[in-house]
Amino acid sequence: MAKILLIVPPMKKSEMFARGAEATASYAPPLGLGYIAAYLREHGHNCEIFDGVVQSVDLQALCRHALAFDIVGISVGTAYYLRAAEFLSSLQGYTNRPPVLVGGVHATNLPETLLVAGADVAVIGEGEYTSLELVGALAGQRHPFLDKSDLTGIAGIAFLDDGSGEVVKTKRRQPIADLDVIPLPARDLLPMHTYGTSIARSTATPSHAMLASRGCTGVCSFCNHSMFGKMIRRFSPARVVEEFFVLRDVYNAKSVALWDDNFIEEAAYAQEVLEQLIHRKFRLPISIEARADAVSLPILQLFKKAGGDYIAIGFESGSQRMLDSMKKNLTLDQMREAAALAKEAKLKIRGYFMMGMPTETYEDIRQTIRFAKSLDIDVASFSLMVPFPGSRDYIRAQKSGQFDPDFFMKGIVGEFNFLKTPIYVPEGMTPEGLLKIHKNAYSQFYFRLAIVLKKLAEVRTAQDIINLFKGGYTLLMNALSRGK
Ligand code: B12
Repeated sequence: MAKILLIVPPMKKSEMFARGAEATASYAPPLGLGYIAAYLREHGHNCEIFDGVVQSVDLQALCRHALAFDIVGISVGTAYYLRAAEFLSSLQGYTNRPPVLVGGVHATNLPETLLVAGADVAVIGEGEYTSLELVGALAGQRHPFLDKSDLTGIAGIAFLDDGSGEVVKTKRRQPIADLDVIPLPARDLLPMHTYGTSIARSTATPSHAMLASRGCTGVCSFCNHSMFGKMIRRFSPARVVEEFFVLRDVYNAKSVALWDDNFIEEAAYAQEVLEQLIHRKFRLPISIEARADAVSLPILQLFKKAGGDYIAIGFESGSQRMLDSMKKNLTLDQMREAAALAKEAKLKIRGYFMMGMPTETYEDIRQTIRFAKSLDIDVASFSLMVPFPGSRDYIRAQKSGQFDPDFFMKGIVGEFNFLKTPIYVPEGMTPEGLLKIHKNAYSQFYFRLAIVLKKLAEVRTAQDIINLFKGGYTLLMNALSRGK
């Protein structure tokens, strides 16, 4: 039995979210680490999870704590890269330290950046099977006497060859065919009371997150498809329903957010899950994310009956040219139809919109703002496009000559964090111009009589008034500060 420490690198909430949004933005538990811990535990290992976003600790204290384990694993999304590198560099100062694995979406797309920062092995893709094999190969070994000779037979990893210093990549790991072999995420190892308390997504808190599937059939240019691929794999309906009840009955969830990219993609599957929730009287508000082409009235009505209150739809743009350019494979009419159907099913709608895409013009963005206002939606989220490694836009942005990946890597936390300074500015725009129109999008969408009245009509309790005030304050502060 090995002792394994799984870590989300220490990072402040203020570094994660757009300026002013820390109070209302929603931070969810690191479910990826939860699945890995559960799988390793089922195979006899002992795991601990440290989430550096919600559990604060001094970096050196975390390093000293790590020395007591056989293996250390770090989860690295691109937004965490600099903080992960800092932790890796601090660990190098300790001799007789355990082997360090890195996994997650950044480790999958740019493993070399973490290997040169001091990680021993980068896990590429899904981590459950690979981490179990790595624990078998590495547990009991310590630095500086690490023997990597057994690693070449393990699929889905990258490491530095000790002689040449070159990156060695082993053969691809096949996706896990039957997701039900993975136990429910080990939420008992996570500080669950710290999650799901944000009012941005649900007023019924704690709102806990879960996943019913992995993968997305979409090929959008801003999205990274390297982790779970384009084929959707699903947990069985019975297993998904079980997780809903665990969230409600063990973790006191007052609402549940399904993080799946497109939960209703296969109507028959969604129907089975929703019918079981209705039959077993789950009765908590649920939110889902969906592509506009997956939406149909019967499934939305069933979702509403099962407790569904929110649907988030990626509308992205009000310019058909931009939708085509980002390979959304949807028309503006399909978007309008999806919004109308969701309203007909009496659901609240959160609309996602993107701006600052390659080849986009200010006129395209103005069309997006007009489009957002023309839809009967309740919440609009406008994001400045960030070309993430693993997305087609990462390549498109580099080709345009307007984007320097090294600058991006050095500046992805702190003042360059996403909405504070645009990471990528399309040809023909300026950073100031882009920030200004982004700010305008929020003001134009929210400071309308119809929206203000809609929000006021939703007020039921004192908490609703506080939430409304907090949301309004964030918007106002953003409107006043950004783009100056
Ligand atoms: C939920 C979610 C969020 C939530 C919470 C994130 C959280 N706490 O995990 C919120 C809303 C906060 C969020 C915010 C953002 N997100 Co987000 N989010 C997701 C989403 C939909 C699900 C994450 C998840 O739980 N996945 C399921 C688990 C099982 O997968 P996983 O975490 O990747 O873990 C597996 C492997 O990666 C690996 N693994 C992971 N860690 C480790 C560690 C070790 C040691 C090992 C061995 C293996 C391993 O094994 C796991 C199990 O197989 C993903 C898309 C997706 N479907 O994954 C996007 C995604 C992670 N987000 C993304 C982005 C871009 C963002 C934002 C930057 C958006 C923005 N511009 O503001 C912000 C970043 C905020 C920040 N600073 O971190 C991108 C990341 C791209 C990148 N290169 O980093 C993704 C991949 C979406 C996409 N397809 O493009 N996000």
